[in-house]
Amino acid sequence: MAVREAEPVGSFNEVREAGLDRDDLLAIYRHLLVTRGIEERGHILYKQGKIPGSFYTGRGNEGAAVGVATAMGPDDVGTPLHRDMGVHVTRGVEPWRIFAQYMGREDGPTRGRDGNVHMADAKLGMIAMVSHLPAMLPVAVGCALAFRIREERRVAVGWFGEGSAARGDAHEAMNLAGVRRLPVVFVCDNNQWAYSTPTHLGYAVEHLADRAAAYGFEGVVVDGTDVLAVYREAKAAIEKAREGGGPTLLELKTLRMEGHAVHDDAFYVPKELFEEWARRDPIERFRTWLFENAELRGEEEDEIAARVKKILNDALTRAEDSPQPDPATLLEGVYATPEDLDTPHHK
Ligand SMILES: Cc1ncc(C[n+]2csc(CCOP(=O)(O)OP(=O)(O)O)c2C)c(N)n1
Ligand SMILES: [Mg+2]
Repeated sequence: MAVREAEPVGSFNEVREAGLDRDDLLAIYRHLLVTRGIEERGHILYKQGKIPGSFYTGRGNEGAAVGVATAMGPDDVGTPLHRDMGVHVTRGVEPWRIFAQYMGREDGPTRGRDGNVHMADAKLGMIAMVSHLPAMLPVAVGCALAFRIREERRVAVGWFGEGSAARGDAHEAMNLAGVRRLPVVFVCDNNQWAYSTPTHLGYAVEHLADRAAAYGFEGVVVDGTDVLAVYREAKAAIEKAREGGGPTLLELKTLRMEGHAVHDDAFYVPKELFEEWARRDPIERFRTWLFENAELRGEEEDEIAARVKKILNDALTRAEDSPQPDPATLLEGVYATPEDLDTPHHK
């Protein structure tokens, strides 16, 4: 099976066939803007000394993250990573709770425990990452195995970076998923750098998705700056998995537009590369597409921008009002309670 390179999405008709109407398109646009806005404001919070620990962003990866999350069903589960803020936003984590998480407050999804980037709302079907990459892939495969055993029509989505793909757990996860044809989609956020390591020192095949054939399933390379192409390919892969067609490896190509984290100025990334990929900014690209294909007009765009700005400003105020966690509650939430288990994601 040769790896397939996905075509860009052309017309509105093609998008409709993939299951999106105009309101869905505008929701995607809002999610992209909110995602970037959260991370931009996060930088300011960091400089104000309000974020304990480090600060990671996914600038350049917004389209990849929002595209995949838009394709997921409500009962599907996912293990998004440090570049995937767009997944949290699209699944419905409220921005004020994300700011609270950044600042280690009680109302963040992990209630002020753990590193701020180890974030997920389990009630929305997401499992918080650990730092050991790509240790979440076997977790996603385990979820898919459970869905199979219980005969549930649910799909697990596991994220990883192209650098962490070099580790054994990526191989183990994909091998088991291939052998058992499990309902899982592997999403590689290929942002061309693993800290300061470029791709030619990370893998020796042309595309990371070439590896899928060795595990017995399809690999697809997608331009990760094209949110609609990402959505279309993710939707097809997720529904194929749901119908019993087994896993898919989606390789979403982007460039990490900032340093590995806030402490890193990415001096080792050639300036020309940043300039080239800045011209392919996923949000600007989608905005242009909306103008050309979905009759987005200046006034409507202004309304969306104003609404997003208000959401973010209100979110910051509300997050700043969130208290620090009470040390006396430290042991709460260590084990799941029966109430926590009362969602489809915990059956
Ligand atoms: C097992 C393991 N080794 C090393 C690290 C330190 N580390 C954190 S992120 C990172 C780079 C990961 O690169 P990639 O998988 O491409 O993801 P990206 O950060 O580029 O999204 C490294 C080496 C880690 N978290 N886990
Ligand atoms: Mg990387």
